[in-house]
Amino acid sequence: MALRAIIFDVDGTLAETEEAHRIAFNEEFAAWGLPWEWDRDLYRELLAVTGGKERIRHYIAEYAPPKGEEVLEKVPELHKAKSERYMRMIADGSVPLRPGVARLIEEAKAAGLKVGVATTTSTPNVETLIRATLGRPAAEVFDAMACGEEVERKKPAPDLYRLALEKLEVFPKEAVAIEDSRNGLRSALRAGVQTVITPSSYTADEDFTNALAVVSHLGEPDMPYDHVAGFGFSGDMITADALRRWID
Ligand code: XBP
Ligand code: MG
Repeated sequence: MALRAIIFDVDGTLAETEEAHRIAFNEEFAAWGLPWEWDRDLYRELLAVTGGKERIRHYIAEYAPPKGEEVLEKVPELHKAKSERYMRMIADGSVPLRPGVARLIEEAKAAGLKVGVATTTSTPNVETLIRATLGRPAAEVFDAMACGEEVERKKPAPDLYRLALEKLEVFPKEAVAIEDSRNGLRSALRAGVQTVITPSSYTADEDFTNALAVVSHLGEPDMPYDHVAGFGFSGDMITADALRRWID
C-alpha cells in the first residue's frame, strides 16, 4: 500500500520535552510541600509508565513516598497544576523542535501526505509546543491529533494510534510512525503501523526491536543523522520520499 500519512509522537520526538516535564513535576511537588524529587535516573525509570497522572500514581504505589496516601485523591489537581507550569515553561520556545521535524512536516504536506500526532500528553500541551516553536496553531499544522485525554488506555496500548488512523482516515499500512520510545513503538506496532525511531535523551538505551529503522534524528541538510539500526536511507535526512519508497 502507498504511504498516505506520517504520525508523530510528541514528547521526545517532536522535541526534547521530558526534561521540562520532569522539572515541572518537581516544582509542583515543592509548591505542594511534598518532599519528592524525581532526579534523572528515577525519571527514566518512571517513564515506563506513560501519562503524568498514571506516573504519579505509580510512584505513590511503588515507591511509597512521604504523604503519598493523602495526595492520591488529589492527583488530577496536582497534575493539572504541573501541566500549567509546564506550558508556562515551554511557551517562550525554549524547548526547540528536534532536527528535521519542521522540515519533514512541511515536505510531507507538500508531497500530499497527511500529518498527524499520537501522544500520551494532553491537547493543550501539544498546542503550546507547536505555537511556541512553529508560531502557528497545531490545528493548522496537523491534519489530526490523538491525545492522551481522548483514550482510556495510553501507550503501549494501540488506542492512540488507532484513533489517529481513524481521524486521518488511513489504513495502518498507509501510515508510518515517528517515535522515540519503546512504549511508543509497541503502541504503533500493535496498531499495525511501521515505525521509525529517533531516540531521545531518556530513551537511547531502550530496545527498539522491530522498528523499521533507528536513526539519531531526522536530519537537516547541514546536520546528517547517524544510522543506528534497521533500514538505511540514502542521503543525510529522513525524507517524505524515502519513507514513501520504504512503505511501498
Ligand atoms: C509521553 C509521556 C507523558 C509525558 C508527560 O509519552 O509519557 O506522560 O511524560 O506528559 P509519549 P503529561 O511520548 O510516548 O506520548 O504529564 O501531560 O502526561
Ligand atoms: Mg515519546
